[in-house]
Order: sequence, then C-alpha cells, then structure tokens
Amino acid sequence: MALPRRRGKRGVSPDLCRASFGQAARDGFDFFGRLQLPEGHWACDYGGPSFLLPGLVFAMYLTHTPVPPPWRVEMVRYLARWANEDGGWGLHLEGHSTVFATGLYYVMLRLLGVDKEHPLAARARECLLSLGGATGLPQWGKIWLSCLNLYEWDGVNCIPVDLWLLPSWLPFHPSRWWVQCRVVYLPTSYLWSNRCTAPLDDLLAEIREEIYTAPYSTVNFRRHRNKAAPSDTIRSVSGLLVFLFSIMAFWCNYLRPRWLLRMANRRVGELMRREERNTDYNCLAPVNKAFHMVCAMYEDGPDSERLRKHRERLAVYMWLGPDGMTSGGTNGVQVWDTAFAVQAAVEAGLATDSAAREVLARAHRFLDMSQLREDLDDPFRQPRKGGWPFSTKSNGYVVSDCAAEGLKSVLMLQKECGFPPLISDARLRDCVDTLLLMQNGDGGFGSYEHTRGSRLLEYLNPAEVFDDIMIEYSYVECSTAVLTALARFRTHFPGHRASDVDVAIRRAAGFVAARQRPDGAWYGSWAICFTYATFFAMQAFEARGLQHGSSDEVRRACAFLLEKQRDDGGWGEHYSSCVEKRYVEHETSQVVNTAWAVLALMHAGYPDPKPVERGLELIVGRQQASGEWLQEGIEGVFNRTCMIGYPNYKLYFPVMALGAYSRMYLPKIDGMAGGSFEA
Ligand code: LAN
Repeated sequence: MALPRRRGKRGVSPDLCRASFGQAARDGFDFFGRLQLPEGHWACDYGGPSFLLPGLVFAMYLTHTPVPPPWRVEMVRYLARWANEDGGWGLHLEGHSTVFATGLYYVMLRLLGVDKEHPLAARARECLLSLGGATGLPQWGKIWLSCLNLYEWDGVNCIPVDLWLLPSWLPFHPSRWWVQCRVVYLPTSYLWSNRCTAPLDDLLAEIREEIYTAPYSTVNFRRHRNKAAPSDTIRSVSGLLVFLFSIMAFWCNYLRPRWLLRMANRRVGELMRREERNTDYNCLAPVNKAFHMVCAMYEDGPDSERLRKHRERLAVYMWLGPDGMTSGGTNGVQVWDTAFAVQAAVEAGLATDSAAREVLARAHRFLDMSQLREDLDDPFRQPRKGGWPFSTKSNGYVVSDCAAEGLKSVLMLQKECGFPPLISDARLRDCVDTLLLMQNGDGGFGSYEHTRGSRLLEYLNPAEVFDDIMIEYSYVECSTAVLTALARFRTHFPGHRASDVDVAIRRAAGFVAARQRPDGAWYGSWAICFTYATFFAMQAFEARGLQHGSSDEVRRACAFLLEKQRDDGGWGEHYSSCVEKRYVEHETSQVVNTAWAVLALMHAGYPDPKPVERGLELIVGRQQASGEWLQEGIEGVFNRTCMIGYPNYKLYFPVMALGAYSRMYLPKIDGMAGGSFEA
C-alpha cells in the first residue's frame, strides 16, 4: 500500500500517516502474536553458520549415536538448498565457498550415507579440491577431522590441557578469554592432548582418499599446521603464536611427565562436567556441546549416563524448516525475541488492546520463568543472579544486553502497563546489581562477562576465520541496552544505588560517544551493521537528553543515515559492511535495516519527519495482507565474519518503528522549539 505523497514541512496529513502506520503496526503484531508458543516465547530458525551442524553429526558418528533417518534426509536437503554455484558452501549461508564449510559439509554428507558420486557430493568435492583440499582447513576443522581419523593430530597446533592447571592470576589464563572461545578450547584441549581418534573404518578410509589433492599417505600434515586456505583466512596466526606453539609442542611431546597429563586431564574433566551440569547438558552453544559429547565418550564410555544425557539434549539445537534441517547457533532466541516483542507492542500502544494483552501476558510469564534466580558455584562464571540469558534458563549464561532488554520489558509491563507484578522489586534490583558488575574499565559492556584480559591476547588467537574472539570487548549495542535499562530502572527505583546507577549510565554514555566513527555512524558487532549500531547509539544519546537540536554527534549520525537513504525511501546494508567495516549497500532496501534507520532518526528527534515517513512507507509497502513481512537478507553477525539469521527481526522491528512514529516521535518533534526544519 502506498501512502499519498505528502507536502510541506510536516506533510499535509499527519493523521493519515498516524492512522495507517498505527494500523500496520497492529496488523504486524497481530500476525506475530499468532506465532507465539504456549510457553510465551517464539520459536526461531537460528541458522546461518556452517560449522555447527557438521560438528553435531561428527559427534553422533564418533559416539555411535544413530542419526534418525528423517534427520538424514532433511540435513541433506538443507545442504542441497544452500550449496553455492561452485558446489561448495560458505562460512555462513550467503558467503563464498570456503574449505572450512565445504570440507566439513562434504565429510558430513559422506557420513550421512551420501554416495561419493551423488551430484551434491561430487560437486562439493570438486570445489573442495579446487580450493586446495582439506589441508587448508582452519584449526577448528582440523580438530574435527583428526578426531575422525581423517587428518593427523601432528598437523594441529598444540592445545595443552596443562593450561587449565595454571594459576588464574596469569594474564593469559583461559578464564580471561571470551567465554565462547574458552568453552571451545576446554574440550578440544582434552581431545588434542589425548589424541582422541576414531578407529579407521571402511567409510573413513574411503573419505581419506577423497578430500586431499594427494593420496592420504603422502600428505605432510605437520607442514599445514599454521596455515588455512586463502579462501578462509581472515587473520593469519601471529608469529608470536607460531613460536609459542613450537615451545608448547616440545613441552607436550618430550618434557611433560605422564602424571601431570593425568592431573590436567582430571581438572579438564571436572570443568567439563561442571559446564554440563550448569547447562542441563545443553552446553553454552552447539560447538562446545559437540566436542563435549565426544569427550564424554572417551572419558566415560559409549553407554555412560553422561553420554546418554548428552544424546537427549541434541535435539535442542536442531531446527527443521522449509529448507530442511540444520543446527541453530544456540538452543534458540527465546528471551531476546520475547523482550523485543514486548517492547515493540508497548511502543505501538498495543498494551491496552485485549488480544495483544494476552500475548503480552504469556510473554511476561516466560520472562518471569527465564530469569536467572541464583549464582553458580563456579569461579569462572560471571555472577548472574537476576539477569536473563539469550535463550532459556537452562542455558543459564547471563548476557548483558539480554538482561537489560529483559529488565526493560518487565519494567514496561509491570510498572507502566498495569501487568501484575510477577517479578518482585527485589528481583529487578538483583538484575541491576548484576548488570553493574559487568561494566568494563572503558565504561562499556561486553556480552557475557566483564573484560578479564588484555587485547594483546588477540595475538594468541589460533582461529584463522574469526576476529576478536580471545577476550570480551565492550560493544555499543550491549552498552546502550544496559544504559537505557538502567535509566528506565532509575525512574521507577530512584533510591536503589542511585549514585552507582548514575555513574554507570554516565560512563556507558561516554563509551558510546567515544565509539562514533568520523563518518557519524557506529559499527555493529551483532547485526548488520551500521544501521543496527546507530539505532542503539541514538537511544544512548536520547537517554541522556541529547537530540538532533542539542548534539553535534546526533546531527552527524542523522546526516550519515540520510546520506544512505535510498530512492525508494528504505535502507539496505549488505553483510560485507561487517567484514569490511565500511557501509556496503545491499542490492535492495531491507525492511529490517529500514526499521533500524528510522528508529534511529526518531530516537534522535530528527526534526523533519519526511525521511522517517518515507522509510515507514517502504515498510508498509512490503507488508503482506497477513500482516507479516517476508524474509529478506540475513540479519545478524558475530566475530565480524560469520552471519547468522534473526528471522523474527523482520516481524517485530517494523512494528516497533511503525508504532514509535505516533507515540514517541510525533509528540517529540511537535514539542520542539518552532517544530520546523529547513532542509
Ligand atoms: C550470540 C547470539 C546473541 C548475541 C547478542 C545478544 C545479540 C549480542 O548482543 C551479544 C552476543 C550474543 C549473546 C552472541 C554471542 C556469540 C554467539 C553465541 C551468538 C552470535 C550466537 C552464536 C555465537 C557463538 C559464538 C557461535 C560459536 C562460535 C564461536 C566463534 C565460538
């Protein structure tokens, strides 16, 4: 539906805009509400990265866990749907073919019983060999293939279990690494140090001869330790690390006494069991889950209780969709999506609508149920009491912005929209206490923990395909989420740690301001890309009372966004923005980027409503009769290079943007001095 063109500074018919945007928001939320599950959250196809599913299938193969036949069919169908023209696969769904993805998927296909002459396998093999074969796998791929007896452990750089025996005050101790990295190197240190390798069966022997450009017995694996294929490499292993690897290898191979290895194995075993217990055998994410499963089999045997529990928890990662079956990046996006859905509905003024209230009441109950109510007896884990995780309570890891968005949503429901106080004030205060512990020295907030190590640790990053994975960093998105949650909390609880809260807000705002780029935008670490982060940053400025009229930074941000607005009124960012760290246009405008950009302008109080209205018109024009929006490009990212889908973003951010227009934005610009804007 196209709206009539508007004239004049504020256009001719704000009422018409107001009505049609309001209706579109209502229709959008009505559709989304129907997708809600009885527990109050939303299911989500959280696919995108290509190194997750193979790990789970390898773990099943290595632990003699049969893959149910319908899973096989659906996984193969998924791979067929997403193969590139050249027969290979990329690091993520939309990426160019890499050895990492093509090598792992090829082996996975073969283990699932696909014949090597099947066109899908034959083309993938051709692509893999044209990229140089499996010796070009990055370290994580080499680890998997070594477990499968398809590569030699000598060709994988050292991951000594001994690291976990070191005192934690050491500046490079694993407890100082980013938790996602730490939990991968915990089980892999066990696998590497104990050279865990499957017995060579007929199928594996065949695959050995299919994935290299030379016969297996002639490959010099050691020579390939420090290098991944050029198609895959985003950062090469540092000279310092190569040197350290050789010292560590000497230690592990010639000097380390057996008793020390046994002791370190025991320590790593304890830490692994602790992670399993604390996450109900889900583990933090599918990468460490798969490695843990293999370790459980080597440590406790194929019929152990531990392995049985792991097997039971495999399905939490599997997602069956129209394209087939894959693994999600986590066990879902439950809390995150639910929190934004609540905010979108409240922003759109739907909290008084009886149908929407039912949806919100269920969402509220889910948020109540998912709050983390107690800390863990684990010195490596960030205190979490009162916080929220990204997915479910059983995952159990607090994330700064998930806790913040959860807190904001509960404050909106309970304190502003008359929902019953399911969550006590004491529990809300706990959340704030936990958030305050997460602030970094630079004023910003990281993802799961506060930063514990130096940036110099990045020189020790052995993963060639990801950037910035060694430590927690402060992120603009997380910092803004926490800042705005604290600011909202402060209005309802002015007496709780007032000066701590004030100082935290001020420092976080300082961090966000300092991260503005010379072009006026902010770089987004968790979604694509500048529109996402700038949407957050504008909220940080708004929370401090800084708007277009009063802040140079805000004006520069608006100028950046306006410069990127396309002729059709929308914004469209390609995922290369994240990789290249500069704004790269998508071929077409994207509903999700458009929603973020107009939200940014609205939070900024941009005084001329025309660009906002043009963006919203594009969003309305793309809305289907059902009220939904269709899937466009992939939305999310992590570690700069790997994209990941957030398919619910297209369903609630447009609602938020459409709803914000008349509730938040028009009153704001109406109230501005003069209310006029000279273009
Ligand atoms: C996620 C998903 C959610 C995401 C947000 C909450 C959106 C973000 O604001 C903070 C970081 C967080 C929690 C996040 C961190 C990294 C994750 C867990 C992922 C992108 C999902 C998958 C990814 C994980 C790292 C995948 C495994 C790969 C490794 C390099 C270890």
